[in-house]
Amino acid sequence: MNTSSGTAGTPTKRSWAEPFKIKMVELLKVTTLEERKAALKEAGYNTFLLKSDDVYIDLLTDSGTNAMSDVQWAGLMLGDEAYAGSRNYYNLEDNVRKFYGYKYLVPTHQGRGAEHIISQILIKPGDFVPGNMYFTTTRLHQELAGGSFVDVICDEAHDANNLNPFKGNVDLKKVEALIAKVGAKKIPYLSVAVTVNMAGGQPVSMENLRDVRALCKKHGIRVIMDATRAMENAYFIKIREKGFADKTIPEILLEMCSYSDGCTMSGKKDLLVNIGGFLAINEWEVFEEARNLVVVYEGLHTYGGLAGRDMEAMSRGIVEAANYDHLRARIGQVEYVGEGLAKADVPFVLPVGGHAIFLDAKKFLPHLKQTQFPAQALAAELYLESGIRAMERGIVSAGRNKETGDHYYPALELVRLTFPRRVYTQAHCDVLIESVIEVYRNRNKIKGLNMIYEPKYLRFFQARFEPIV
Ligand code: PM9
Repeated sequence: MNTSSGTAGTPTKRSWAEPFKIKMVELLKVTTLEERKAALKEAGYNTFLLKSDDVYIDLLTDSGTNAMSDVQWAGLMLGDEAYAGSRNYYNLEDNVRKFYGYKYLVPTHQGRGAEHIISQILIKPGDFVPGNMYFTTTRLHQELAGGSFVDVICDEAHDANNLNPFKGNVDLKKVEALIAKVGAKKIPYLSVAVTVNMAGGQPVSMENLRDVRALCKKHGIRVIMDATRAMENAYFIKIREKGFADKTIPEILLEMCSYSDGCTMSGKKDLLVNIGGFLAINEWEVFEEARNLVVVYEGLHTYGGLAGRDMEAMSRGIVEAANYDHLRARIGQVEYVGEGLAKADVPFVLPVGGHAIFLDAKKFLPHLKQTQFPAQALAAELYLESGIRAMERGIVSAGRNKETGDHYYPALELVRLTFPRRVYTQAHCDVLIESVIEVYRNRNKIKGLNMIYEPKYLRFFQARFEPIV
């Protein structure tokens, strides 16, 4: 909702709507409770293993699930599928330079392709990589390269109810302590994610990015940004940080990136496409090495595993993603659901983040122990209730400590209701709010789960469970 002045000088509450209209629709399937029970059992109580045909409203992720615009679809027809030197690569390079400000571009099939390459280039066995909260694929690539991830996010990020508007911020004291302990030579780079997915889509302030840069510069440590949701971070800086209200999103984004040496990017989020990513970097030597590796793992350095048409869609997506009205509607939708759930006292991470509502499963299901996988159980229950698919972001996602083999026990045990961009309407949001409230009313009946199959890597994707009876 927007507040503007009425003609008589009295403030009037004015509604605002999505800055697009719908040209094509995809029909949804409504299932019965019996069908959902069978589907969930077959999926091992893991929402990742459900067939999407059995899902009504799909809030598993905002990754690759966005609706492209007519301009992006038109761009597909301009795909230049030459093996080398596709014009769409150069279009993408132009927009990466213009909006993010980095010098060199290496396209990759998606974000983890870029994470793989930068980790292999910069990390040596025995190194430490500080970051503002782990992200599953990012940490795994750091570990596979021989490094150890060290969490340097501010303490507030681990508290679901702390109202700090920039809960993604790096705690500089934690970085200093790490430098004092292991020495700057053992820290190839600091990884700063904007926004922080696992903390609830929480942003990082410009002030913090500036300070992180200054500290790292002093010690000769690179800063690599995870720019996957940097546009959403820029929006939060504009509306929450003093001094930025009159700046445009592109101006804010350029300043954010200027405090880093490069970025990894999953274009499947901010950039409004279904596939694509890139690594962008300012140092020629790192770029040269990245060009060497990309041809081994992804494809030639001018396509990196993407079709020319995919690069064109992503390039056009950059322009649309940097539009203020788009970001306001996108984040406004998440806020709308937050307002609805708050009225019924449903516990979720505050402040509301950029891409999702994160239900607080510890508060929702206080009768369950963390080893009974409360967030996994809650995601399963929501699916049973209404066919809405969400994602566990708690102990299952956190995985195991590679030294001790024990589970990590994250302070945050969350269920993520993630909003694909430009896909669902306000009416879908109302159904979601009603469904979550219904599950909350019946929360005492929810039992935990046992894990009966655990894959070696990124277990949350394929693990299987059964209900505790
Ligand atoms: N994020 C998400 O649903 C995709 C699947 S979960 C592993 O949130 C960040 C901040 C991400 C991210 C993916 C990646 C990897 C890197 N950084 O999925 O490989 O949120 O394109 O990107 C998911 P790709």
